Amino acid sequence: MDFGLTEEQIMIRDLCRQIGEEKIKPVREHYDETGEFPWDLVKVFADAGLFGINIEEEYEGMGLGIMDQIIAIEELSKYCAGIALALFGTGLGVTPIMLFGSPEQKAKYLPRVCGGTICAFGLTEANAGSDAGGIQTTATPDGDHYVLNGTKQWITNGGEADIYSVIALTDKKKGPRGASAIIVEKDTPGFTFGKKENKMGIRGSMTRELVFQDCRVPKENLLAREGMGFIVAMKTLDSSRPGVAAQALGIAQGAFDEAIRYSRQRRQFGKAISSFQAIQFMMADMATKIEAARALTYTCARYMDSGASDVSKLSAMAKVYASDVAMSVTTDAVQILGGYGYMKEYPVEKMMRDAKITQIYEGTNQIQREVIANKLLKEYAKG
Ligand code: COS
Repeated sequence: MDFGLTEEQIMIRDLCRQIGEEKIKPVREHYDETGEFPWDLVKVFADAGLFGINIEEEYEGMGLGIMDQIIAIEELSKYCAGIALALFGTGLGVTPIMLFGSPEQKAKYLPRVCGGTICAFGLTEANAGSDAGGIQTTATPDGDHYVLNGTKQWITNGGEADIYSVIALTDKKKGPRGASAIIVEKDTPGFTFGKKENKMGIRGSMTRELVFQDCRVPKENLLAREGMGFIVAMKTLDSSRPGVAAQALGIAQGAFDEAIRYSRQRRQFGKAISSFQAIQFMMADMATKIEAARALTYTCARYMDSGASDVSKLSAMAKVYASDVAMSVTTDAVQILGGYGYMKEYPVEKMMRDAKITQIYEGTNQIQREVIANKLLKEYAKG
């Protein structure tokens, strides 16, 4: 379907397709097996300028929109969502700086990100997942510093990133309203990393704990104002959830392409299995779901690029729908490939494992539905 992409968007898509075919496809199995961080691909993404797609030109980015970023994430995730996460996880980590950074903070950090410096976002803790307001990590004010103590869990790009946007309590008594967003750089004394997680999918990405023990960070690293950390986190997630939708969309499209290709070659009962109605109906449903997810994701991205601020509902809708589609399409792709689909020599097995996380991270799909329902009820209460 023609979504009226601009020339620039078509160029980004084609560039990412070329990177996917030439650079990601040959190595995705290796990264899936080893769980190593794909530094060679980070260099490829950086050389192609992909880290700066939606960073303003004055900070050495391309100055393009969310839609352009979505196109890149979707296309790269078709090949390997785990490897693409080095880029997309950086997008999540840098979003608080883009949305809430002072001109000085932006000038200090954004050009580095455009050059390929990895970022991460530190919100989740062992006891604060869906209940993001339940964080316990503290950032106690002490003269012109904050002293951080606590542990963040399951942080994408943890240990590999140089720049972290961390949400911590500057005023414990106030709970979420006492949370603040603070930039922490990797080599800060008192900042170390916990174990590398051994994950089901997206194994080409790194997930680690961030451990803060009397870690002193200058107050100039505060984003927005003290007490605004929860809002920074929510706005960051509103802005990044369409990225999860795009990732899910890419995984679904990648699995669908494999399933079609296989069904045209695989012969049973003397015919290609694509000629059987049982397979054709599965394909029709898979393609319909993918197009619907794409339409919703692109609509959301364009709405955000229009400057709209009330994006929570649409962003949650895109994330929840596209990730549910990714799970169902990859499961059906495995089914179409049958016994081969279950084997690691075909990529759909990996895609099915990769799809699962899109229903869980950046807010479980249950939380997305809660966000959508809350917004709907508020809208209808207004009359
Ligand atoms: N934008 C701006 N402000 C927001 C907001 C948003 N999207 N969502 C909530 N807020 C504000 C509310 O207006 C409220 O402000 P006041 O204190 O001034 O009234 C405050 O934040 C608290 O909001 P709320 O009462 O709705 O918070 P809850 O604790 O009930 O939690 C959910 C809200 C569940 C939506 C939130 O905790 C959430 O998104 N959880 C999932 C977190 C997540 O995605 N984790 C994944 C890991 S991060 S990679």
